[in-house]
Amino acid sequence: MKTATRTRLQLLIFVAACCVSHFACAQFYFENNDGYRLWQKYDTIEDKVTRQQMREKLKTLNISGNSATTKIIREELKYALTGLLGHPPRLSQKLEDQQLIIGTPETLPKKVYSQLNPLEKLGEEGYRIRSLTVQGKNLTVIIGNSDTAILYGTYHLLRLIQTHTNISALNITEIPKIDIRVLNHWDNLDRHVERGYAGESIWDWHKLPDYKYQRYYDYARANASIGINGTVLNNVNANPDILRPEYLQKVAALAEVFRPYGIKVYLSINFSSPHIIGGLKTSDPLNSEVAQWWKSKADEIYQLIPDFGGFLVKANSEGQPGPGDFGRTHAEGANMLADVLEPHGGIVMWRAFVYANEKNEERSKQAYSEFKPLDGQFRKNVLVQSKNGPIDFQPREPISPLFGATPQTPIMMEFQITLEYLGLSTHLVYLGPLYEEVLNTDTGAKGKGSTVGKIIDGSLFNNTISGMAGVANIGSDRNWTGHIMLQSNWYVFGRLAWNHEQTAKDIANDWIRMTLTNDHETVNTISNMMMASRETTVNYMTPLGLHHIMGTGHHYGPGPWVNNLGRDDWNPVYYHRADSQGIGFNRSATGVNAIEQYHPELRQLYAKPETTPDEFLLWFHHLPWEYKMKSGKSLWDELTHHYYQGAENVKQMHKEWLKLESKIDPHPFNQVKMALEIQEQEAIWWRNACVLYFQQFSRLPIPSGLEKPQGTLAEYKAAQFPYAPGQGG
Ligand code: GCV
Repeated sequence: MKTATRTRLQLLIFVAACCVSHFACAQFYFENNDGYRLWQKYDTIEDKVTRQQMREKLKTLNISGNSATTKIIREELKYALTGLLGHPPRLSQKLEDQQLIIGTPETLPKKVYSQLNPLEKLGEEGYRIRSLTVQGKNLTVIIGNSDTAILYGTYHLLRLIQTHTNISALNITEIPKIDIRVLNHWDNLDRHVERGYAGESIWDWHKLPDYKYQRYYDYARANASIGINGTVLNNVNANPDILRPEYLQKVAALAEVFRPYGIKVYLSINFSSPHIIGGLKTSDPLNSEVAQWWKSKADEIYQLIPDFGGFLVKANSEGQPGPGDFGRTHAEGANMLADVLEPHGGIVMWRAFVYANEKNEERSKQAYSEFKPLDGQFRKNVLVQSKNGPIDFQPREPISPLFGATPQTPIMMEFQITLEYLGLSTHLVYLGPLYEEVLNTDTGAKGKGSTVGKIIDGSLFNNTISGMAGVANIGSDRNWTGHIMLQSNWYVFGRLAWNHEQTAKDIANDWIRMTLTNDHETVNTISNMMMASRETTVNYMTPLGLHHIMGTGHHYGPGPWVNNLGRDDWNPVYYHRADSQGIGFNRSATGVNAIEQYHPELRQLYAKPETTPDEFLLWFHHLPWEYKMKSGKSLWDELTHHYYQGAENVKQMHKEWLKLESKIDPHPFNQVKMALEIQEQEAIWWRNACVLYFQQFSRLPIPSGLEKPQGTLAEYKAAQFPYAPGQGG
């Protein structure tokens, strides 16, 4: 071969190799930064001083114990510290070498744990992280009464490292305030996720029980890292097939993956299962054959899954069967199930989301009317699970009056993490402020300070069991939640379920530092953006207490004009009640009197428009368009301004984000940028459609200084979205 030809060939090979390796590098880079790792990114701490300080304290570790959980702790720490500190830690058996020691009273050396007593108050899940001096040597110790507790402690320590917190003088004691901290997956057996906007369900029922995706383990890791200790695997609109033996094998396979992470599995059940899959003539809870069928089913489940958590039940709601079909009460239905689970230590989470057209009562009042009289009738292992508001996960609702109404029945919180009514998965909406607002609301149930948080954690009424559920926003998209920023909603749910007294702001800051950047200024910018995002969305969707004015079925986009659905209380026009006189739903004493269900403090607050906070005004009152608001503006002007402000704030948020290009990894940066482009357009869509629609009734001009909406109301009304994701049914 001639030299020139050879050189050309070599050059070609070199270029090809470069291309391949560049491609491989780029591929690796993007895979690593595509959001899959959630907040468990363990990239090397760039700041040398911080890294060095941490490394000095964490060179040698000992994790005592030989359980599957302690193995996970070992692996997680090796992986995390190698990444974060740039060096693998050394595992040592010799106390004199060790710098970080993790264990339980049974496994730790006495001279270490004796300094940390008493530990009883920690219970089974609490932990302590302490900097100690033992025999003249400085140590960091994580101790708890169970392996799960020390796993939680380990994730806490990792969080401190990830957020660059000084770890030299630690004295942390953490005990969860709520017992049952569960995700509710509305996942169907065909992998469709009802109200899911992040791809199909992560549960591949077809390949289970044999094929266990790495994602199942990563799901468990992520949940354990924020203290979530349970998961309801299937939709509350439950397919009875989930209880067939072949499906229970699949459930058992998942339970096995989750067990070492301290996560129990629960199932949503269909109340008619005895009839549908058991072949019985009835599913009447008071029929002895039915009770026997459930008993055998429970025994079968516990044979396979000894730590099975229990059942979640949607009964007599939106077409689901229930005890009401047989003239029985919710308590009779729940208790029958509770009795078969009780010997195994299982519980029933019975949903309060019930409303029926046949009842001559306004929808927001029905859950209270149904459940308040049943207080005291439920078995000890039943929790009544209520949505945060009296209607349905709207961008803003007052609290459900059930919180504080049933001293003898533990009421469990159900928050929605998925954004069914807040923009599916393209709107940046951090839900921390919504959760915080609800949890901090003072119900007045036992005088001042009777917050929702204290009711659901059981402390106000000394309930023996407590719980908080979050309807998951997880799917099989690489970034889990469809929009990387919406991972923060999963994260904040878990952190608040552990301790509802933490602030949404602090949690947002942790999430940003662990997921996006530790750069102080950028953290502040993003954190401000996140904290304002929920109010922004309320403004461009449902300001001043408006609610339930979204598109039909898919709940995508505005639909205040919808008036043709089968039931009155499915129609947006039922909720906003706009007419030439004014707008809003009179739920005060002169109207449907929903306020009577609240304790006096809230009842008085909501009784009159003058005392009602602006954010709930049209929830409780129907007011004239010219009504004078606290700001001095007319109601029409105020409403319009809110809509415009909401859209303007999205524009600003978008601008702020664009300035962060050099501060954020390109992959998340671009994902969020594209989503914000959509959100900006959709905020304007909401604004224009709603303002034009309500203007037909107010017949008032759009206030001066605000641009006129482009597009006509007819065009907005004509838009159809038959294939919008996540639909129910
Ligand atoms: C799972 C709303 C949702 C339904 C959901 C229901 C519920 O109506 O639109 O998709 O069904 O709430 O919480 O049961």
